[in-house]
Amino acid sequence: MSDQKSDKTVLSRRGFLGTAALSGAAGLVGGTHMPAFAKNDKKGPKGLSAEVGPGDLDEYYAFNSGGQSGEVRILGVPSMRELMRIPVFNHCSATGWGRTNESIKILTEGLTPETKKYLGEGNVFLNGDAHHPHMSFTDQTYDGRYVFINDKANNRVARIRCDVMKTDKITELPNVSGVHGLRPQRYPRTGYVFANGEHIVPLNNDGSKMDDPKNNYWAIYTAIDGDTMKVAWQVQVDGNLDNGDADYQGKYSFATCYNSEKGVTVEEISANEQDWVVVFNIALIEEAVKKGDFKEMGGVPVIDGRHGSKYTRYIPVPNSPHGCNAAPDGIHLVLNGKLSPTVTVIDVRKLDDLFADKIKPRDCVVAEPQLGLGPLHTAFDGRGNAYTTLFIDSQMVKWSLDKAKRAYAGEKVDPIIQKLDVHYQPGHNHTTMGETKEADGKWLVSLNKFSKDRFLNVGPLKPENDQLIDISGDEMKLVHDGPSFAEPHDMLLVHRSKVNPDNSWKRDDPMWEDVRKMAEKDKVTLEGAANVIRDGNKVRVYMIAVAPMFSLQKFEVNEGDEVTVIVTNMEVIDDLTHGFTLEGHGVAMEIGPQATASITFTAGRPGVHWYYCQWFCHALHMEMSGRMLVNPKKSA
Ligand code: CUK
Ligand code: CUA
Repeated sequence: MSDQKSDKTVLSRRGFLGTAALSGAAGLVGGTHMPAFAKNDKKGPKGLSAEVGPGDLDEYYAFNSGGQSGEVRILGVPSMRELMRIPVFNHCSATGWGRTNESIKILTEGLTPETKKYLGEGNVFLNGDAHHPHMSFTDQTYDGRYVFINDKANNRVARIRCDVMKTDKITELPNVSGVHGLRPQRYPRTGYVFANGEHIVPLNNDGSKMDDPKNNYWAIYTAIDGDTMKVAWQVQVDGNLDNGDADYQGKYSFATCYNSEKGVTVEEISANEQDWVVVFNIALIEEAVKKGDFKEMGGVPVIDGRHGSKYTRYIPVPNSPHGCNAAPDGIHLVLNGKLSPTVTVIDVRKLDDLFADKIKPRDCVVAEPQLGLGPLHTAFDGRGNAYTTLFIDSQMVKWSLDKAKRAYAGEKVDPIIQKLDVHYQPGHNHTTMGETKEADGKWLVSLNKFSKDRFLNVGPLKPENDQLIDISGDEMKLVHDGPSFAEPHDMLLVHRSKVNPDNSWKRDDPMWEDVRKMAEKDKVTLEGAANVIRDGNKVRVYMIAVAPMFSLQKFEVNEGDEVTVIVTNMEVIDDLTHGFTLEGHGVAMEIGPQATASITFTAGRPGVHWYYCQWFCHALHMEMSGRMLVNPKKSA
C-alpha cells in the first residue's frame, strides 16, 4: 500500500546523510529493501505463544530504555504490555520526580561541583538520554538487585532499586563527555559498572585547550562502584568509545571505538577503514590505582591507557564498530562493524597472551563473517547461534558462531542460517536472559528505529517499533509489533523468577531518611496524625493519608512562607497509592503504600488553594482533598 511513501522517506534521509565519506555504505538510513507486510499469527514454529490472556502473567520482565525520554519502562514479555515507567533522568508529572525533595536529593547529590554551580542550588537537569539498562550480576547471571542506566545527554549513570522499582542514586562522571556504552561486571558480581565516554574533549575542559582535537581531546573510560555509585577509576584512551561489555571471568572489559581518527566532522570520523576495540585489564588497572600510577582529575584517579600502556590493548576492527556483545558461552566477544558488513569475533581466552605480548592484537580474532549492511548489535540464544541487527538492510540475521569460525579458518561453510525482515531499521536487539550464562533462547526483541506505516498514522512523529520474534525453533518467526515512544535503545530481558519487587514500602526505607530526621527535630512522627510546625518563615506540614482522607483538611500559612508538605501513606493494602497535588503551585507527588514523600514550595499566592489526591484510591477519591489558606502579607 504505502511502499512508495516509505521509499520517499528513505530517499530523503539518504540524501541528507549521503556525504562522500559515507556513500560506500549505501546511505546510513534505509536501503531499497522494502519487505512485504507479514500477516503474523501469534504462535512461533514450536508453538510458543505470545498471547498472554487477561489476568495471566508474563514470563519475562523487559526493562526498556526510554532514550531521549530519559526514563526506564518495564514491559511484560511475551505480551509486550507496558507495565510501568520509572522516572530516572526526566521530570515526571504523575510521581513528582524532579519536584519532590527526595527526588531532588537523588538528582543533585551526585553532580560535580561545576554542574551544581552551573544549575544553581537545588536545580536539576530536566532531561536525559537513557540508552543502556543493564541488571546487576552475581556469578554471571542477573541477581535482581539493581538496574543501571547511562545518560548520554548529561554524563550520568543512574541506579534503579528493583525492590521498589525507583531510582536511588545518580552519579555524574567527571572528565567525561557523552556517557554512552554501559555494562555491569558479570563475575564475581557487580561490582563495577563500566561506562564509556563517547565524545572526545580536552581533559581539563575549562576553555584553555579547545583547538587541535587530535592532540588535545580525549575519551575517558569509567568504572563505577555499583555498591556505592562512586567512581572507582577512569582510563584515558586513544580514539573515542562507543559501546562496551565485560567478560564472563571478571578479568577484562571492552569498548568499541568508531573514531580512532579523532575527527570532529562526519567525514573525518568515518575516514579509516578500521577502528578498534579497546581491551581493559581490570586487575592491572586496580594495581595501578593501588600503586598510585595515575593522575588525579576531578577527584578521581585517571590512568593512562593510551597506546603503549600496559593496562590496555587495541584490537583493530573494521569499520567504525558499534555494538559490543559477549556471548553466553563465556568465550566469544562480537564487535558489530556498522560501516563494514562484517562482525568481528574475538576469543577472550587469547587475551592473557595478548597482554603478555606473546601474540598480536589481530591474533585474537577467530571469525569475521560478512552478514549484511549495517550490523549494529548482536544477541545470543545459548545454543551457539547469534542474532545480529542489520540497520541498513532492515533485517535480523541468525548465524552460527561455530560455522563462522570454521569459515574464517578456511572451510567452505556459510555461517548464515536465516535472514528475517524487521520493520524497520533495527538498532539493538535482545534475547531472553541472553547476556547471562542462563541464556534460554526463547524470545528475541528487535528494537526498530522506524515504524513508518506499521501503525495508524499519528502525525509526523511516528512511534518506534519493538518487534517480538520467537527464536525457540530452527527458524526465527515474527510474532508481535510493539509501538513505543522515543526511543528504546536497549532492553534487558530477565526471567520473572529473578525479580521480586515488594508490594509495599518499608517504613524504615532510606528514601525519606532526611524527612525522618527533620520530623525528629520537630518532635513529631511521620506516622502521627497531623502537625503544622512553624520555624520562622518556614512551615512544615505533616499529615498522613488514609483513603479517603488526608489527616489535615486545612492548614494556614502566610504569604511568602516556605512551606514543606510531608505526607505519609498509612495504607497497608497493596496497590493503594495516594497523591498530593496542590492547585496552582506546580506541586504534585506520588505516595505509595507505607511511603513518605515531601515537597517544598513558596506560598506566594494569598487566598484559598485546594489540595487533592490525584491517584484514584477510593469511591470518595474526589473528596480526598483539603484547603491551604494563605494570609496576605500585612502592608507596612
Ligand atoms: S546505541 Cu542506540 S542503537 Cu546508544 Cu546502544 Cu546502538
Ligand atoms: Cu487518595 Cu485518591
